[in-house]
Amino acid sequence: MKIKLLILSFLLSSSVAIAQVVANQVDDFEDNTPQGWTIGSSTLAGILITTPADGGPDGAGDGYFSYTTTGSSNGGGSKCLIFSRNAQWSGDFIGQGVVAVKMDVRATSGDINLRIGLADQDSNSFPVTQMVTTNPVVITAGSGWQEVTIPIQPSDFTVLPGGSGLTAAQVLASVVEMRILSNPSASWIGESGLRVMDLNDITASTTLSTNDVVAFDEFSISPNPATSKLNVYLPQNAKNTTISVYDVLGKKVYSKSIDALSSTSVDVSNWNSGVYIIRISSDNSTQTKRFVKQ
Ligand SMILES: [Ca+2]
Repeated sequence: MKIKLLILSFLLSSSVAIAQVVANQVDDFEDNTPQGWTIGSSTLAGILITTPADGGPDGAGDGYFSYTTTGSSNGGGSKCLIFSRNAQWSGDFIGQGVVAVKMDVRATSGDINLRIGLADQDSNSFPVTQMVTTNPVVITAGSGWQEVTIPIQPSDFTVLPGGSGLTAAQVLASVVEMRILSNPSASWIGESGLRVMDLNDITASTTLSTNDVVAFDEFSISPNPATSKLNVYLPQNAKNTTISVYDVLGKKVYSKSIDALSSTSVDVSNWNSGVYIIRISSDNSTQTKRFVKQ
């Protein structure tokens, strides 16, 4: 009898323990599934969402998540918006000490105004209080993979009108739905128009980016437009720096790792004329600039 009771109490306690967000969990898409991320139309989700096995920020063997909108102004798959109602992105973010969502993002068609949306829900599974991060992170189309930190503390959110009146802190402690969306305005819905949103390593982070505490000077380039040589001047505190250059289609055309240098130059004399994007990544920052090859 005692053993039966023990087993019963074990079963009860394990069924009561609710799976929820865990500090520093990562959706890395290495299993080539969307890992619970989907769109409003389940039929179109299987068509518009893909999970390529290669081509993430680490190149070959780095799987990632890719969503291509239909480009229509309305209807299924027209909005640049994905959501998760999986247990993994629900529950008590504050209790887990999660203060930011970090991820790798790439926009290959149209700029992305990235925001995180969170909502709790009522007993009929409808979102009740909805909120989105107030400041979008702008990902320029064709700028390659960017490492992004979106702070998600209560003061980072705009609580949308028409809800049940929970505060941002209350929603953060009882999340049922999380959204990743693009909209220049603070909205629960993504914007329409053709977008390709690539994502990797969506992380429930307990720290803000080093960027937020360490000042990082901008790098500079000259001349712009460049004809034969593009000079690159690096910030003082850059360490383990990689210079990458992408063409307008997002194809990497140049990459070089440098250390302990304050300036370097790139020979562009044989490159096609046009617009390029140069990206400087170091231990504590990633920055991009556009330049023109004449
Ligand atoms: Ca990956």
